Amino acid sequence: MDKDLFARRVSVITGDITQLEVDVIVNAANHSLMGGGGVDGAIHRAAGPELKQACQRLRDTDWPDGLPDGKVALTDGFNLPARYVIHTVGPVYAKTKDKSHLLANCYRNALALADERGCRSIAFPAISTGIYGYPFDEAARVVLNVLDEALPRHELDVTLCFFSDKDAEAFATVMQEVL
Ligand code: AR6
Repeated sequence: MDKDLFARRVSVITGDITQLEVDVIVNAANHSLMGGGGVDGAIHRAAGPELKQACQRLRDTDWPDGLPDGKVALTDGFNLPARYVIHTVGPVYAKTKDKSHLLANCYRNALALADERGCRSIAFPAISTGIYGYPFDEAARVVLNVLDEALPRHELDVTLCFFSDKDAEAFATVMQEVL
């Protein structure tokens, strides 16, 4: 992995993703796109009711059966400082089934869509590692692999936004091991 590229383009922070002044934030949503707990709930509260209406329009048009695992859909950010929200659905962790490709798709597809929309900066929460139970270190390795593959392909600055110092430190530890 290109350590210098990571140092230039990836920031690891602790904070509330709804407050970040970036072009696009990523939402760890569920298939319904109608909001939920965790970061999804926080994003819907901060963006205001127009976000849910925009998500309903996505359901009525592009995703009548809901958004599948690993896919992405874009809305405006409404009351958020971010211009856009990219909604994605991480896999629910299962010990007996490797779903790392689905988690990788969340990150890969969000980066590609943000780039396609002309964004220069994107922030991710730790998708699937809350309510969906994905082990943190395993998820961190998936994220680092996707970034290694994707960073050379676009110009996006990537913020990985963790909700606690403990998570940010755990990620930094995995990053040191891998890079
Ligand atoms: N800013 C940044 N990170 C946050 C914030 C925030 N404001 N709030 C929580 N986190 P989760 P999942 C962290 O459970 O595992 C929802 O109900 C949190 O500490 O939000 O993908 C959806 O509707 C954790 O590290 O997402 C789905 O049903 C990370 O965000 C389900 O949860 C992800 O935790 C998705 O579960």
